[in-house]
Amino acid sequence: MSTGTAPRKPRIALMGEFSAGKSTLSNLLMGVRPLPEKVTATRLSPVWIKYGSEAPYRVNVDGSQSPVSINRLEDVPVEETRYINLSIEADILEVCDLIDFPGISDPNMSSIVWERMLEEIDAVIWCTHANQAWRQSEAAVWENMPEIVQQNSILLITRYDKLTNERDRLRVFKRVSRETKGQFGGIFPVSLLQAIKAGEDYELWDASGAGPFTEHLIDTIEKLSALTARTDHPLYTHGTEDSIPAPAPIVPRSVSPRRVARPEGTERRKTRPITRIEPQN
Ligand SMILES: Nc1nc2c(ncn2[C@@H]2O[C@H](COP(=O)(O)OP(=O)(O)OP(=O)(O)O)[C@@H](O)[C@H]2O)c(=O)[nH]1
Ligand SMILES: [Mg+2]
Repeated sequence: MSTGTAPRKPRIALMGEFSAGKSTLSNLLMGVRPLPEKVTATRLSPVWIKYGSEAPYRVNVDGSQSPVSINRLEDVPVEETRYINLSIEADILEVCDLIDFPGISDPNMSSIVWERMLEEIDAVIWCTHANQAWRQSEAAVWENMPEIVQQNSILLITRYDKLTNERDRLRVFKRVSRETKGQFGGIFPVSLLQAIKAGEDYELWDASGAGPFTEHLIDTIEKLSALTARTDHPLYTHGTEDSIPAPAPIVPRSVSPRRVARPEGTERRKTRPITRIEPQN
């Protein structure tokens, strides 16, 4: 654990097939729209979004860094770039980092571009298209996710507005719930477009599905924070909760014995400690 600084924030990846709504969701959660939301698949490196006001830059595969222009994120060469670092002063980023991933089976991009970022993450919000929800390609990636990541992740069935009748909505929700049973901490249908349109209207916000989802997200972030406070290593690399150090014990307040300098030339006397100080971690 890092000393002297606040414990690290959970890192939540936005993942899914191309055009599932990952970037739209990142923008919705931040309340600003720095990421391109496109009808066609974007060739964009993973974007690691943190709280702050630093100028954006890219971190290359060789570890070097170079500045990038916020309006031209799509010009960044994806093969050589590990991720783009974007700092934004958005409320949600005070409690977690977001990492916007490219689509998992984008034919224009090698999967290594996002696979090499997995080792950085703690949890995922997985976006799956309502119209073709939970494809084989999605199930195949998710199957390989460590258990601790799965249990702290959320499945969003996006573009729910595209399913126009109640029967279809129920059918998709039931099927996806069945096929992903036990593999997510929560599953929510949502229309991101309606959520964005809702603005300050709480009824519309809830009706879009964003209300129940964000409530669950806040609980998830709280749970994750307790876990990430116990380790500097991303949960992805831990695999299961058993391999994370135990939480710091609650230390009873005790007076620590003051150190008294020994007069020169005298032997150290064996003493019993007066109070035992429990280690912090
Ligand atoms: N109708 C509808 N459209 C949506 C919804 N969510 C996203 N879209 C639209 O879907 C398109 C793709 O959204 P993006 O957020 O760019 O998707 P992405 O997953 O980031 O896509 P890539 O980065 O290219 O993989 C955009 O035109 C969005 O406006 C939704 O809930 N309903
Ligand atoms: Mg995107």
